[in-house]
Amino acid sequence: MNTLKTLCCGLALSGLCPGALALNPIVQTSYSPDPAPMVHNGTLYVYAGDDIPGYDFYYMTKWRVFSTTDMVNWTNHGVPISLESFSWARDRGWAAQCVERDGKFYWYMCAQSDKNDMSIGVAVADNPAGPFKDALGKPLIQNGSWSNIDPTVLVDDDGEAYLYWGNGGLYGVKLNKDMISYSGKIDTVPLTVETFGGSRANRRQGVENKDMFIEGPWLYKRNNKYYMMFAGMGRGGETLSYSMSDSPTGPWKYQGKIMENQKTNSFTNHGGIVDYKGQSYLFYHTGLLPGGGSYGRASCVEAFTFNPDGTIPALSISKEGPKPIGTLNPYKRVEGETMAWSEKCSVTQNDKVGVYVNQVRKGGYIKVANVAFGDKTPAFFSASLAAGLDGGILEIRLDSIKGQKVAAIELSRTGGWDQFQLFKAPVEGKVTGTHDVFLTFMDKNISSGRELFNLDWWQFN
Ligand code: FUB
Repeated sequence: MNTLKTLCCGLALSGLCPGALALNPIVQTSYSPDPAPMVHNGTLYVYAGDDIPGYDFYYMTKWRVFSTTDMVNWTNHGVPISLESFSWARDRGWAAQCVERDGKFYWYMCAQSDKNDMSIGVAVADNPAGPFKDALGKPLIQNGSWSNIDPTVLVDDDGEAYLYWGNGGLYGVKLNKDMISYSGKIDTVPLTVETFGGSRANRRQGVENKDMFIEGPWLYKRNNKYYMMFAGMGRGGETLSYSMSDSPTGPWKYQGKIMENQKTNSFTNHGGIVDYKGQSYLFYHTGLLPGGGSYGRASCVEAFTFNPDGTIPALSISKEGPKPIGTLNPYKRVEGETMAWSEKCSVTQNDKVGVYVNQVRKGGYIKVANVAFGDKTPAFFSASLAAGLDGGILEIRLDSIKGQKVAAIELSRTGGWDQFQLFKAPVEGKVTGTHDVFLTFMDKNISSGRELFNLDWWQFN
């Protein structure tokens, strides 16, 4: 990624956020389908795809990473890998999952390959947010089938690792310790009414299905029980359904639907389950960002509690999402791209600056939730900003876009859109306790519909 790239075409979000509560979808600056959560070193990461605004199919070319430590503020780590990184990939980069083993991060993805099929590849990195590179220079699974999509991987407590994937059929194989090769033959998992609620093949043969394994498997373990969540068949679109087993290789027993008949505005659903700081979370996607739909899907999350017998309750989509489980420290540098909600701005990246906020427009804002100021008012607010044109005003307000104004920075041209300079402003009034902070974007005297400035990071001192 050596040229400045715009990562989002400016989703028009006005009207989506009914107030301070909406936190789903978790990212508003781009689409983020097929969320795959992973916890590492106290941080929850989400690996997602990148539906392209205006496209009429799943022709994605990038994957993105987001992270949180409090379940409400999400840091955008940009695009650590794209289709271009895989020499064998030709088109449509689909669902992916990243897992850690022995300090390395393995990101299993799928794409249309040079053999005109769907193939599964694996990228590797030393850090959860990359940079990643193709670990093999060729697919890990390639056999001419269009069913080779949606890889999911579990490294079990005994060190054995299992890879499953599939659309229409469910396939599995044991990975070797190197995580980039496998042993033994690829298993085809039986899809019956008892194991997965049913299958397309069943339906063709006139067998009455309770459900149907379609795609999007997610392998998860809890209390020595193995769970295979998958996209099943609901009325008008995909459900999230699941089966359970006492072993990572089955036999599986169909359990039911976790999420069905929801108004997601998307035919597909795809998700992952993760435990983080003592709470279980279900990630899924909807087409509910304005302009979204079946080809414009965005990651969402709900907190849930397993039933006492280990089964999963039925869950509904929500705008509110989970409650915060931590606060944000404003006295440490906060990346501009750490957001609970945003409007009229985007996120981009380049080699010089890394990831930063761009396409800042008048009337927009970034909300950062649950910011803990403590009992002493800070003296200064500082921010790293750049403006290729005449700049604008960054106003900091508390608890709402029109709330108490605590600082303002007015900036002019800095010499370029990536010529960042440090700006400081005194803090006005009393700023103590815990608040939602709104970084609001205003133009100066001349009414400007253009981009105002770019934001790399901010901090109170
Ligand atoms: O995002 C492209 C495809 O749509 C995924 O691979 C499927 O699981 C479905 O979500």
